Amino acid sequence: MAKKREIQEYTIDPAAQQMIIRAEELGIGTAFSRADNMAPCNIGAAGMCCKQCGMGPCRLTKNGDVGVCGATLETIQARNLTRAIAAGSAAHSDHGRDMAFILKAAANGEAEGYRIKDVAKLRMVAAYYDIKIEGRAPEEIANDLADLYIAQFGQQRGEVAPVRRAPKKRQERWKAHNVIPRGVDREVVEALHRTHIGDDQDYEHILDHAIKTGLSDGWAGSMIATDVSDIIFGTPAPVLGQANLGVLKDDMVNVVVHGHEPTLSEMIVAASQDPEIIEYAKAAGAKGIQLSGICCTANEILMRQGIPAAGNFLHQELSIMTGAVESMVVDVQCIMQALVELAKNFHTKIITTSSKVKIKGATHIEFDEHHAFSIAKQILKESIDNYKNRGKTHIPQIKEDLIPGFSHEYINYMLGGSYRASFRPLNDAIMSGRIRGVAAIVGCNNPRSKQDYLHVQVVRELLKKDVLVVQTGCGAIASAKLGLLLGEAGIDQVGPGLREVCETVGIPPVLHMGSCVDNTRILTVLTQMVEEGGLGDDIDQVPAVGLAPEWMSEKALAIATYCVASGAYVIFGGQSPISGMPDRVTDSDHVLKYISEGWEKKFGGKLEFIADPDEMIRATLEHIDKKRAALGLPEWKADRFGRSGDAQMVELEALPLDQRRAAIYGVAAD
Ligand code: CUV
Ligand code: SF4
Repeated sequence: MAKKREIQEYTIDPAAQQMIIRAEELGIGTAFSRADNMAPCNIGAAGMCCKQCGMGPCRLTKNGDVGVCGATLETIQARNLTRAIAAGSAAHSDHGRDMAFILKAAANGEAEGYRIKDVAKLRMVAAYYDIKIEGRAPEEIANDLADLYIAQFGQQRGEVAPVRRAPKKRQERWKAHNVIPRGVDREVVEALHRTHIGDDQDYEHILDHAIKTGLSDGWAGSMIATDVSDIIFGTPAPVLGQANLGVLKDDMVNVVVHGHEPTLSEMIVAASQDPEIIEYAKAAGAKGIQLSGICCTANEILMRQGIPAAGNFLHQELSIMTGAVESMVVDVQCIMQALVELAKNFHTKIITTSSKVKIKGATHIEFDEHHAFSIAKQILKESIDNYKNRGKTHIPQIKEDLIPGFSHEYINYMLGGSYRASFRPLNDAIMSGRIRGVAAIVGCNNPRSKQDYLHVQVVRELLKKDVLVVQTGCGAIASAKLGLLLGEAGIDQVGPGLREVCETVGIPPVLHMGSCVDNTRILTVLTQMVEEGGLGDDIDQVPAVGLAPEWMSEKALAIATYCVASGAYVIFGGQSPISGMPDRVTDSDHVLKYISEGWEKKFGGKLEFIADPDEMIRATLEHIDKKRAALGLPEWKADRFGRSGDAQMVELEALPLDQRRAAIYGVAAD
């Protein structure tokens, strides 16, 4: 039976609440109501169903059950999980591949509108691979780097090149367990092969290949995507941005870009500033064009151009519900098919642009990097033409400011300044206990849990305990919408030690590091922290935890896997896809145990599914403290720090004038 939730149970975001109420008034379904109506299958949800062949599907519901082929629950769960990780790795990496091809085209002057924007980053990245830099034009270097990067995908033997950027100890550990990816495509294909009927049927052996597949994402596919995006569009640095549905404008043509790639959206940004297009919009009676983004396409242009984010994953339908969106331009990943039916209730055009993604009923304008600027202009013109069809609008007047753009390069710079950029101050702050540890809180929204609630709850509580938070993806947008990505906002709710550091360096306590592929920036930060010294000689010794409280995508599982393989403790919220049934805990324990204790023995990192936010927070802090102790660092104490200037000012201001004088000048009050 469908169970409808109260509005507060759907989301904590007031803008989203307004739009869900509007959907109910109009009798239009959204992911929120569909989640109520679609009861999940208990057997599938727990990973106890196998449909890998035509003798099945086999559902293992009783102790000792095996499939028609004899496959055990452990095998089935390991195969299901590994296939999900392979799909997630494929998605990220295919994006990385396309970026590498764009780099190649840009280097050879074949990509209209693209150029090598960040030469410093190009040289830095090329140097990792001993590509000759001196005396060469950026295009020549970029051409070599593009060739090297394109080759990572189809490489058959050896090691993918970016793994050499990991700490030495880490590389040795990977080598010892034979999990260094040979080539991205090869590992994904082998994951599919090994999980086919009648292949690999030792669950530990299957899951170790999931590690190798995940590594091909984190230390190749996604890392390549981030590198090339920075080289072509610029390495992010802090900018002022805004987030939530209130960024849509009543008197402008609203174009929402949604999906994951920066290639077309960056071009749409450029085209929207073209005088011809602005004139065209004005002729249509609009004041201009308001661009905004959803999901990681939003993050990409938010942190490089300050283009506002209309919201995260669950805002894709809600933005259309405003009636103010002329077009939603989508590329790849996390795009709901429901958009097309939903848009029929309004005037919004859904425009698909990727050769890989078409949706029945949508308008398809295929993107081609050789004519990107012209295509972007065409898309904008069609959107402007649609402005006259707009009916009544309903834009929630809710938005928040934020400062995104904390690339690892910028974090490095801001800590030390341009002459002595380094991670030393961060390491020192952790070693002294001002910062207790670091938490990366990332990943999606999921309509089965209250939108943004888990993200924000975990962020807030960890900040109070002096944990520095870095975010990407939809998690970052969740915090942005609630005003947590600004220095001033919420600094008084941050633990005293962390607050001192934030005030001294001038950073917000939550750092927005970008899109989902930019989780590789976190790998780079962790590596540089290790190399800086004082926090051990490998990533698994750093007091750091990764969390994805509201995950839903296979890509999230791929990220989890490469973080575990890199040495991190990773906590996922919500439903565990391998939980088994309560009466089967002894059996399903094997896989759950293996990805936790088993992987920890081998790789120093572990993956656990914890639904309760309080327990998530407790486990995070416990892990951080355990790592601190192992490094011989002082135990974290709540009241050891916090006598920084700003904190004292607040106290002083509360005193009557004479006492304040006395406190400042040390003279007795008269
Ligand atoms: Ni990947 S984080 S819903 S968009 S994968 Fe999509 Fe970035 Fe999750 Fe959000
Ligand atoms: Fe059933 Fe085995 Fe086929 Fe899976 S592979 S569906 S368990 S027979």
